[in-house]
Amino acid sequence: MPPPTPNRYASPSHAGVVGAIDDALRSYAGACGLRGTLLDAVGYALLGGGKRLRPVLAWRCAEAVGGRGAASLPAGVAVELIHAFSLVHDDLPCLDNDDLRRGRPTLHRHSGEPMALLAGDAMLTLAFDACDRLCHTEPAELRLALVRELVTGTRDMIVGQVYDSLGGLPAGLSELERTELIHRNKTGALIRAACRAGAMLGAGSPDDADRLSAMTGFAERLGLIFQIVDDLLDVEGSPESVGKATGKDADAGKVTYPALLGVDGSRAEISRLQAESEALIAPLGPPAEPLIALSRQMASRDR
Ligand code: GRG
Repeated sequence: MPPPTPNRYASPSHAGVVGAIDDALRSYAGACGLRGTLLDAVGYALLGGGKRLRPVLAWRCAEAVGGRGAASLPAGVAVELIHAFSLVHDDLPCLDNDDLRRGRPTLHRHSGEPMALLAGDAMLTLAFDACDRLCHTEPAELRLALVRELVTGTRDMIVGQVYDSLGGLPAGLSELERTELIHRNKTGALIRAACRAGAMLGAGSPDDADRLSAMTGFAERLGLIFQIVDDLLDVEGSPESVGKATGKDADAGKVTYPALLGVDGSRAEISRLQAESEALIAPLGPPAEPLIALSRQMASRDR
């Protein structure tokens, strides 16, 4: 008789993870109860491209705490819906007024401004439905903790967007502190929610305080790395390579990391944050290796 096969979890490739996430998003969109032109608009914004960074992060965080990546899908689908809502609303004429997103017309250019506004509203609302429906077998305590993560991430993202576009930051901060506060909220909060929710689902519990705190520190640094890279791409990338308008930060008079630290200084800051973030999750051992590999890819991304 052959020896028994060890029942080990084999971490799928990046493409395999993105495929599973895309399937889950498509399947949820087909069952979410929308029809007609609103469903078309949501499908355009949610299913038409995107790197799926936040759901992939949730997946790798679930693995990093010893769970199965697929356990993270309720969080991944919910966070991607919130992310898609934020991009659609951010692109609207009353905010960033962008014509290009993911290399094609923004939703309001494609479907008109009223539909883009309403499709964004629908995606934000459906994020909570998706999370609830996809993890209905989990304990109530975990489901409630996931909702709290989504609420905190979305709330802080909106706070960051208000700071960035309308001002109102606390007085007495240096320019660097102001920039950091904006981006810890605007970009970082949803990344933090994705990582924490993924870790909770991987662990099957929201109570693993030590590992959750390591994951939070990791995610907060990764959020800043993501933003610094975004700022560098705005300076150095082309609309064709990045898939959206570039040079907009300088045109809008926004303070960015390259403007404050220079290009080399921004790259040094990325390296510093990367070293700190890896040190925080290194104690999790081999299950955290795919997460560390992903964070390195995010630090060197070109789109
Ligand atoms: C409108 C409430 C509200 C919030 C908007 C996130 C955000 C807040 C606006 C997006 C503007 C922006 C370009 C922020 C910089 C970082 C960022 C979120 C980039 C886009 O995320 P990616 O690169 O996009 O993960 P894909 O297309 O790959 O999903």
